[in-house]
Amino acid sequence: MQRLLSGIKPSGDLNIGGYGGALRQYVKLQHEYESYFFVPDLHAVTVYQDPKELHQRTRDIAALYIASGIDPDKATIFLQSQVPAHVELGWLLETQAHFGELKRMTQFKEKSDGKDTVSSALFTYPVLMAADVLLYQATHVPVGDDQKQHLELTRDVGERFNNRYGRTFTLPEPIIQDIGSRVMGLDDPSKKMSKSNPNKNSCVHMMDTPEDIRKKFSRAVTDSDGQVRHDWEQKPAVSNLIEIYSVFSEEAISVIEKRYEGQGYGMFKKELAEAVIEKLQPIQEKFYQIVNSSELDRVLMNGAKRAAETASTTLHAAKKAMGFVTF
Ligand code: ATP
Ligand code: LTN
Repeated sequence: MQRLLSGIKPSGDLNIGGYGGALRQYVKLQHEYESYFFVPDLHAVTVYQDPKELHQRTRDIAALYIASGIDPDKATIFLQSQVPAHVELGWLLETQAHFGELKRMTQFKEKSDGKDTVSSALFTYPVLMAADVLLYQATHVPVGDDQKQHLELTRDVGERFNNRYGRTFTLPEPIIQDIGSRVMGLDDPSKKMSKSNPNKNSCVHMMDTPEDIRKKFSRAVTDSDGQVRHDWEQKPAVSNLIEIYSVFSEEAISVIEKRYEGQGYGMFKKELAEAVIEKLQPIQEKFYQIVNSSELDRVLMNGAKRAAETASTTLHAAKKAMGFVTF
């Protein structure tokens, strides 16, 4: 069976972008792959996180995995910081990554833009991500479009290591969906819907109330031609809304376009909000049942144990290949 690994950082409240690009895929793919879903908490602290918030958000993401339909008996769910092999392999792989290629990472450029100082961890972060993936010999990694470049780096670093020290790592393929892999802000379709965007109306969170969701979609920017038509070049704001509709209603874009033909945006936006609410409501209910439960602790403890077993085999092989004394 092929192996899948992916994760969502606990760096803010998860929004429907992360659901469209990542979480929704996880739920489907767990049936086709031996799956590892982890919470990359070590990645979150590359920018400052309030300790109490980090603690709660880490539980929140793990609970959301289960609430969205990931079955902990089928997939391994764990926290990155509970499997120390990630950090150790991360260091070893830093010896294979080049300063110049890390400087070219667009996420680093975006996150450091305009800041006086950033942590060195923000700079080397993609190498830790490479370690996350390579440790589990993952064949596939489902991500949103913004992570494509990091996955290419993962492959480059893994291949460099294999060429130098002998075949140790499986080189992974990204799984990026056509629809939903790039959900844009509701206030500005040129910017990714992001947890870190300070504009409250830009982003619908997974835990938003129905009222908030209705309000946010009613305020979402559109354009003046009044046609519900998918065309990223000419109509980016409306195309973004149609894609969100398609993700949440699981209907084809052509079906949605046809339904609202000649009707303007009013009803379209209203029914879009209802489609999102309908999908989120059962997820939210389940989330509140498990987020502070001892059941979640149990899942995470078992998950860490299972993950550590797989990870230690790869780490041992990598250290041995490099010439470290191993027993
Ligand atoms: P931040 O904005 O704080 O850097 P992020 O949302 O980019 O966070 P994660 O939460 O770790 O980072 O992303 C989890 C997954 O969701 C990744 O695979 C990412 O590609 C995907 N994702 C995040 N935002 C979107 C979006 N707007 N559209 C589609 N996929 C997204
Ligand atoms: N870099 C990703 C989060 C992440 C990840 C991973 C995703 C860290 N390690 C391994 C897939 C596989 C992000 O910023 N969204």
